[in-house]
Amino acid sequence: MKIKKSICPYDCPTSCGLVIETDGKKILKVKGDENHPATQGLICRKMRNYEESVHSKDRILTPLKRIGKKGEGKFEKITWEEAAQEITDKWKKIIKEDGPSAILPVYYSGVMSVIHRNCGDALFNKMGACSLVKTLCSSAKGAGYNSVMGSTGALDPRELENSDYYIVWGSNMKATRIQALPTLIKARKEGKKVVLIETYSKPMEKYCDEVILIKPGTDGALALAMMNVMVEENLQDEEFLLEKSIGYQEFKKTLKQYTPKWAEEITGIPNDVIVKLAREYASVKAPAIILGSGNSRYTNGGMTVRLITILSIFTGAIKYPGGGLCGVSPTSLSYIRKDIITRPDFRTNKARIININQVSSALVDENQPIKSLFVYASNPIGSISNQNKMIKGLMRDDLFTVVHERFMTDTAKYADIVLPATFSVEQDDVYTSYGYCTLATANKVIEPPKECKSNWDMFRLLAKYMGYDDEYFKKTEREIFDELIEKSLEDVENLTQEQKYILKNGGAISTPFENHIDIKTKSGKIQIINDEMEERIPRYTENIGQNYPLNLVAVPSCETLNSIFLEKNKVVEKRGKIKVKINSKDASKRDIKNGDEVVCFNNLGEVGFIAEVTDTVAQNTVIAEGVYNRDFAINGKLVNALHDDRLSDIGEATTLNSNTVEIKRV
Ligand SMILES: Nc1nc2c(c(=O)[nH]1)N[C@H]1C(S)=C(S)[C@@H](COP(=O)(O)OP(=O)(O)OC[C@H]3O[C@@H](n4cnc5c(=O)[nH]c(N)nc54)[C@H](O)[C@@H]3O)O[C@H]1N2
Ligand SMILES: Nc1nc2c(c(=O)[nH]1)N[C@H]1C(S)=C(S)[C@@H](COP(=O)(O)OP(=O)(O)OC[C@H]3O[C@@H](n4cnc5c(=O)[nH]c(N)nc54)[C@H](O)[C@@H]3O)O[C@H]1N2
Ligand code: SF4
Ligand SMILES: [Mo]
Repeated sequence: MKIKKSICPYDCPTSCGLVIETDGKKILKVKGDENHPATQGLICRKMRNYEESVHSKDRILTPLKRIGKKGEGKFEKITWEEAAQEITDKWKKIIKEDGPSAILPVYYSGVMSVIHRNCGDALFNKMGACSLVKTLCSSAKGAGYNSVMGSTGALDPRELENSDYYIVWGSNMKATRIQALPTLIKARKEGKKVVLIETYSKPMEKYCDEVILIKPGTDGALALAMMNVMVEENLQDEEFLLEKSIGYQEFKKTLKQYTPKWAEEITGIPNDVIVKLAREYASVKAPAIILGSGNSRYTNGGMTVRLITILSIFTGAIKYPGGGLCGVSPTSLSYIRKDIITRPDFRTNKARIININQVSSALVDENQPIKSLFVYASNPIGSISNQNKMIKGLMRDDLFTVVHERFMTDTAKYADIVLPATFSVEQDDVYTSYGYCTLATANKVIEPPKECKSNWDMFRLLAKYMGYDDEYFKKTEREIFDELIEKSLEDVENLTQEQKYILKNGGAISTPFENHIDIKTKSGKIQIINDEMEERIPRYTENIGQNYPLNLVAVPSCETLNSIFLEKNKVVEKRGKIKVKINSKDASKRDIKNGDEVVCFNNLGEVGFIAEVTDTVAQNTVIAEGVYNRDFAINGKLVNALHDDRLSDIGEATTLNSNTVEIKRV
């Protein structure tokens, strides 16, 4: 029996440290690492029993070739040599006949570690294939924040212990940030207040003193009205704003029109609640706003985040420990040289660019047909908008699809060839974190089973069959790991020799917290007004969805993480068929009762659900929690059959939550 350390590879802000018990062949038990600076021993329920996922009987263990119809899920075993030969023969033919931009690689967040997430880029750059714009998650949030603050570092959740007031703004922390929950619990015991602003309050209600339900996509109006109250009552930090920002005076003049009464109409929040919130927020020194990504996934998402970011500096909170915004990437310093893995220098053509949110449209585009799709670390059928179009595209006879996966996902069922992937504990890698100032590396704990190959080893093999003889493709996983760490840390000055030693050998370190008033914009000032933006003065812009009465909002589930953990049969069986949550007033108008089978529909499709009636949902809103696989669908469709693939105002991001639907009882 041995104890080894590893890092959680999933798309989660914490990048937890794991302590793993192993007999050398299998992992037996997984616990949170008490010595990991962010985890401090607390991992989420999803990762407990990780051994059940790693050693699941449902794992794909050999390459497979389709023998049934696309989507049917019938395959026969083949060898890696046969698979690599067939894939690369096809690619060579496509490159010759249609050009390399008929080949589309699609990957996203299945594995977040540096080498395995990014290494496909090198092969596809070399081939000249399509280049994917990877904005399926929260890039509108990043773009909104950056337009105001540049690369200024935001709060690390560990700094929240110093805050004196908290707004949990559209973040289901119970699912997505549990390591920060103990801080909220302790703060409340000390008499500090926690306010929740949500479209769906149930998971977080009990951790908060006040719940404010808001109409989806209208948070920008709330932020403006709060600032209106502040300037009316002179509660802003005028001296700080004049000294540290650009455009304050001009912006201030526009605030007059954004009264709490005006915002009440838009947000559904009573104007006295807005006034009270603004006064409370301005009365403390170091309030923190913990911002999720939900409210950025709208056509006005970037603007919403711009306005909330301005609110976060409006009272000068960032001058004090614990004051400011948390939930946007805290680390402005990039310690790791990703280009060593992605190799942009391998590309010799001008890439055809496809946004990941619009892959379904690309697959049915007859003018520039995609002839081969290569999916890894992603499950587009469950995660990308417009499922009906996606399936239509995947069914095309002239599309050659390869999926590298650990399990037979809904997407893998449409592949011509399926390749078996590894788990994080079966590989070496470097782990950055997008929620905390930490950096880590982990060594392989066990060998991969049977024929499973890591992303790195698979792409090396495909490169060999393509005939590429660059040194890069000849490196073993360990060699590229050593090169990445060595070259990345060479010039880094603010880490100690001991920290560098830890990273070279496997382990986690805490990198320094950011100096939040060191404003890292071109001008060195906070850009309340930003002349480089199409909308130079932030204002309220409306979300644009379809013309249906109910906003359809996606929220993360505590049990699963997008498609990750859908392999936990006991968990998903207990969860049952796909559900939609609806407010009791909206339900009774439509004669819908708890447990009824319902259909949600809009211009894109119809999706069956089981209704859950609850007053923890804002009015005129329906909530779809978690990603399911189609075994648990009611009419074969998942919620993203109702999602349009329009992009956000800035950041080219998903507008997952901008969609509207009507709902009826079956
Ligand atoms: N358990 C679990 N953990 C996860 C994930 C998961 O699926 N499950 N997902 C992972 C991923 S991929 C990500 S990106 C991260 C972060 O995942 P995110 O999806 O950013 O989740 P949250 O930050 O919790 O924010 C979602 C919350 O925003 C709310 N919301 C939606 N629209 C609005 C609005 O207009 N206004 C307001 N005020 N609130 C709104 C929703 O009700 C929901 O509670 O979490 C990661 N961690
Ligand atoms: N309806 C709905 N849609 C959503 C969301 C939602 O909440 N609801 N959330 C959105 C968000 S925030 C995000 S980030 C995206 C995520 O969307 P995706 O990136 O597509 O993530 P997943 O659906 O989790 O699919 C990841 C797949 O990668 C596989 N995988 C894991 N590790 C490896 C590996 O090492 N190699 C390979 N080859 N495969 C691996 C897993 O088995 C899993 O099937 O979805 C978005 N779409
Ligand atoms: S999913 Fe997130 S909270 Fe859970 S173990 Fe992984 S990093 Fe930690
Ligand atoms: Mo995400």
